[in-house]
Parts: sequence; structure tokens; C-alpha cells
Amino acid sequence: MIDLYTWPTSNGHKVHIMLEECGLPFKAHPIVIGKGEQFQPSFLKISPNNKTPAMIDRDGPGGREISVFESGAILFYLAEKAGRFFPTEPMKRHDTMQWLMFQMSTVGPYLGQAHYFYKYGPDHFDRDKLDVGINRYVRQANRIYNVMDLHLADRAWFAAGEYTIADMAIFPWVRMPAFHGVEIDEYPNVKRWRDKIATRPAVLRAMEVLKEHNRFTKHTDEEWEIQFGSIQYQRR
Ligand SMILES: N[C@@H](CCC(=O)N[C@@H](CS)C(=O)NCC(=O)O)C(=O)O
Repeated sequence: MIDLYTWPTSNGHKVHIMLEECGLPFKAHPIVIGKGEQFQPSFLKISPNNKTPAMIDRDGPGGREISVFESGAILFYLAEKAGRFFPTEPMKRHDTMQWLMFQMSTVGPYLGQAHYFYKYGPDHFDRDKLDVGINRYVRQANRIYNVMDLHLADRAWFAAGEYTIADMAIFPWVRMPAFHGVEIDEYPNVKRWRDKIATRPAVLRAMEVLKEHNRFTKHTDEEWEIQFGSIQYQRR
């Protein structure tokens, strides 16, 4: 049995998708990041960077318990465990890995910063304090969509000519382009790819995981302080 400590955000969703696609039994334990549960000592033990998701597999390699943090590492772990969605043929495997790394190093971090400055920032700061960040990260978001759109112009999937963990990692990040100042119709290949994945039964099930916690209201002052203020930056 897999215990997944998670939250219904893009990084959580990619792991929910993989678990559902593989049919691996798991229990989702919510870590309420707006209340600071990511800083609890018990969570930091398995996720020292205080980020969701993190996973404990009671039946890991050799039947031993293992914990894994970082959503890309979790996808890689689950792919090896299930023997699915990460091709074994070397050329395909490296292709898949490079696009998984592209998600982890570029799509997630840059779009995440765009969310901070463009989507959340205006509720908490004067606009003139945000302009530098908005200019940089909304432009980066559009640059990244353009990279993806060109790549998908003559491909159905990101890597290996098949649906892999690279697609699962990128998909949740492009579900809400309005959060990072992107007009999806300007990137028709990304839109076609995204809309096809969105209808997969496993993906639909994955989007239900912890759905009751989904909220699109603005952060309260307390939530802001926890996620983006002094509580986030306390030394522990
Ligand atoms: N690189 C990490 C990023 C994870 C991440 O940023 N998780 C967010 C939710 S999407 C989180 O837990 N934030 C809590 C915090 O920043 O305190 C991964 O891919 O797992």
C-alpha cells in the first residue's frame, strides 16, 4: 500500500494521475499547505524541502519501506515499480527523461513564479511592485508554451512516441493557462495534446483526488504568511 501525502495542485495531480493510470492502490493524506501542515516535523522527515507531494511505499524494493519526495522522483519510482509509462528501450527512455526534467526544471518553477506575480500578487501588493516579476514570468510562461507548441506540432506525445510520465508531469501545469497569463488558443498544439489527456478515464479519476479541498478563492492573510511570508522562511 502506498501512502501519499499530497495536495490537489499541479505537483500532486501528476502523481495522482500516475497512480490511477497504473491502478496502484494508494491512500491520499491531505497536507493542508495553507495551514502550514507542510512544516510539521513528521512531514519534514519524509519531505525535507517542506513541499507536497511525498510518498511512503510500505512495499518498496526488496519488500522494505521507502519514502520518496519530489514529484518527478515519485513518477520515476512508480514507473519502475509498475513497469509502465517509462519505456525500457534506451533511446525512448532518455527521450522521456529529458522531457520529465524539462517539466521539473522549467515548466513547474517558471509557471509557479508566474502564478505568484500575475495571479496571486495583485491581491497582496501594489501593481508597481509586481511589474518586474510579471514581465519576467508571464513572458517566460509564453516562451515555454511556444517551446512546447513547436515540439508538439508533429507529435502526439512529448516523448518516445507514446504516452509517458513526461506527459503526466506536464499536463497538470497547462490546465489553467489563465493563472500564468497565457492564452491557450495561441498554442493550438498544446491545446490539442492537453484536451486529449484531459478525457482519459484515469486522469478524470485523478482530478477527483482530494477535490473537496480545491479552492480558487484568494489567499487569506494567514495563508499568505504561511506560504509566502515569514513562516515559509523560518529556520527549522
Ligand atoms: N519540486 C517540487 C515542488 C513541490 C511544490 O512546490 N509543492 C507545493 C504545492 S504545488 C507545496 O507543497 N508548497 C508548500 C510550501 O511551499 O510551503 C515537486 O515537484 O515535488
